[in-house]
Amino acid sequence: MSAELQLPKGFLWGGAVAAHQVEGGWDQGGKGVSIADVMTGGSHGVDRVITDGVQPGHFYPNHKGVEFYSHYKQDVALFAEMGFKCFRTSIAWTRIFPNGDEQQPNEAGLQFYDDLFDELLKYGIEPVITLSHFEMPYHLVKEYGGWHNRKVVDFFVRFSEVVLNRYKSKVKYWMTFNEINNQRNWQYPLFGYCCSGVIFTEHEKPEQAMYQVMHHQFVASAKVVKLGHDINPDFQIGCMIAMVPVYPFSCHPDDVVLAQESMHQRYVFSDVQMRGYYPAYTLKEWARKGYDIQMEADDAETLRQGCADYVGFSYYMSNAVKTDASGVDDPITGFEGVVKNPHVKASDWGWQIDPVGLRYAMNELYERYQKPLFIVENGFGAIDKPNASGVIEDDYRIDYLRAHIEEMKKAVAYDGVELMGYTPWGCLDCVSFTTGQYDKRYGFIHVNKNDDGSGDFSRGKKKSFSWYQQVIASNGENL
Ligand code: P53
Repeated sequence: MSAELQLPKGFLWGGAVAAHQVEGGWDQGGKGVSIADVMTGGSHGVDRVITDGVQPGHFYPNHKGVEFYSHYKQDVALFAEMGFKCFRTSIAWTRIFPNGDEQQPNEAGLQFYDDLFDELLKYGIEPVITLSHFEMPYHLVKEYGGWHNRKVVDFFVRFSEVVLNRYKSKVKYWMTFNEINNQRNWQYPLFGYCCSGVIFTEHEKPEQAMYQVMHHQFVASAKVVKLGHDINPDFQIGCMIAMVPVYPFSCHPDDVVLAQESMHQRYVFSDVQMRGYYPAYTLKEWARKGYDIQMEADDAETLRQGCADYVGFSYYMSNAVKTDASGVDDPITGFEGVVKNPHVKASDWGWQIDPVGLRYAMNELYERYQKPLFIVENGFGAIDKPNASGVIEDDYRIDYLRAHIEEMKKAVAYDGVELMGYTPWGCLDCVSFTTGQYDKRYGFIHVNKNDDGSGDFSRGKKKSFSWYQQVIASNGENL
């Protein structure tokens, strides 16, 4: 590899998961019921069902996750063996405030994360912590209507203040809301539900309800950023979006503008969190559609004072749109006019594989905000089958990650993008978010638990484990 393609020293190599997808122990240590605890298992093409509370007779995969709650020491030792410099996970709000509206936090929950962070720091691994990753207290959904209710802003700020204070000397890197722009797809219940505990199609004006929720989360995020900087000026607090670049299907100007409009619908989420004010295209859209978004007098000032420090983002795929394909509705983005891109392949779940799109995405984001980026998710969900000697030879995963790392390096070394780190998703096999499957795997570390119910949660190393170990050891030179 040529010297000019080197990544900076101190680059944060690591891996990412979320509390609800790995921890399990859903009713341990005083934890309350979260929205992830009322989502059943599905599969590709079979939607997860959101039930009215935890009901008998259903399978809820997040209740056990992959038992990280009881296995974390073993898992952290494996991360250390791979050479991780950082580890991204989230704090389950329901471990700290089981219902969300209590005055006092639950000490057993706080202690769990103290222990986890101490274990990471013992090996020199920096925790990278998401405050809200698809797991708000179910009680806040039932009693308050989720993030559509302004009161939830205060509950979230209280929760955040407690954990920012408690872990101020252990955690430096934070993010507020995971993939806050997924709820852009308000047509599909799962996406609104995970981001904000709201099923938008149950509202009279679903899109307006989505924008109301978005505003509440912007205010909450800005308050938390400001509070965090007061608690510890060294904190780096990012926003987090799902970056799915939308390409024009052709160079027809109408396709180009359609792609641009589609991107606006997703960019508003990072625009406000990074810049501190609403973009003109959103204000015009509200006026055109007659949307009335409730705001308080000092919200504008709050947003201005709470700009995030960096752009955290996930990158799995790109998309393409075409004007005369109307009626086509993409399950991930919810956009009209989405068509297959004939120039790229797709995973078994239809996610289009596009490494070059990562370089493109990094340039787009960096030029837009001129702030450091952090790739906090990227990866390849696949069904892994052990070979005759029981080893999982996941060359398809290695190929995917290698191709993306190559493009990431070009964005840094040729284009000058400032990049803090790279944490592939699901470094430890975990419960899939969209389908609730165990069999859709991302890990370097295999977890023996399967959709047919078999498995004892034991851990094993896949071929990609030693590959990634060598990638980190060479700071991305040996791919
Ligand atoms: P699973 C859409 C587009 C890009 C990333 O997903 C997405 C989604 C779905 O929200 O989600 C992220 O497990 C999310 C993780 C999730 C991961 O992608 O369905 O932040 O919680 O597990 C992978 O294959």
